[in-house]
Amino acid sequence: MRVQPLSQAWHAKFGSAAALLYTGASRSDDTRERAAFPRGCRPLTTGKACIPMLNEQQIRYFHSFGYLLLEGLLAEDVSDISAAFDAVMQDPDNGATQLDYANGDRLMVPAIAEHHPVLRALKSDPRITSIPDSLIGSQWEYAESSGDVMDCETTWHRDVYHSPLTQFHIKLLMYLDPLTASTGALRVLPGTHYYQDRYVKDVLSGQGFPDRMEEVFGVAAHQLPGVPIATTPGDVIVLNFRTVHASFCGAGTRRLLNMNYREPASSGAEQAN
Ligand SMILES: O=C(O)CCC(=O)C(=O)O
Repeated sequence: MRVQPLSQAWHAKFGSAAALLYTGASRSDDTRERAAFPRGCRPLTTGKACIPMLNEQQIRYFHSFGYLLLEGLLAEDVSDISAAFDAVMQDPDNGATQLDYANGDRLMVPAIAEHHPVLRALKSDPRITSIPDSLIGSQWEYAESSGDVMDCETTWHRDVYHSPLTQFHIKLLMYLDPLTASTGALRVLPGTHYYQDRYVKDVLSGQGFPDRMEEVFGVAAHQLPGVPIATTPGDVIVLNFRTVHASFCGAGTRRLLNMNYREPASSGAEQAN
């Protein structure tokens, strides 16, 4: 089922957004569950098969370019995930926040996974947890989820909220509608997760508003040399939190389920800016 574009009634109901807020990391039963399985291979929920962790090339790709596409990872369950997502987004008690962007609207439900058993189960689903296992290591922390229904573009930015730059943090993006470069697929500027690099500082000098990019670089924001990641529902994009990303040319509403993982906080971490 496809969620209808955000209506005036929804706008009236949820009002203007305050801010994007995550509730922060919450240790959970996930930690205990992980400890029960050997590193590198963990059983499916049926207990019969084994899901390998990311392979060497995938890990190198992610660390080199700051993102990775896992095609079809959740394909077999995507209709259930999509139905659960829609049920939460349409629930009047979902705690949603309405964000009014210059070019459209975004309805966000923080911690969406806690609102539905199908989404909650993803938190300990081996297909999902093998990703932070591979990229962060067994000590990862779950750092919350969110659900978005977007009728807007998001211009180039890196993610920093509630996350010091020095803390390695990954985001799993699951788009529940098919997306291509011309219909709003996520775009990334590969390598921008090396946030201390001069290249990134130059790129970020135009961050924030599409007009600013044009002012700084002389071309429209969507013409910057980003890589569009076309996705089919069931695919999972793994993003380093610092990788600069955006979405342009959206053709109607797109639905996004996010889940975040990070390394445990270390003392004296550099604060994000
Ligand atoms: O517009 C999009 O699809 C990307 C959303 C995004 O940038 C974010 O959640 O940080």
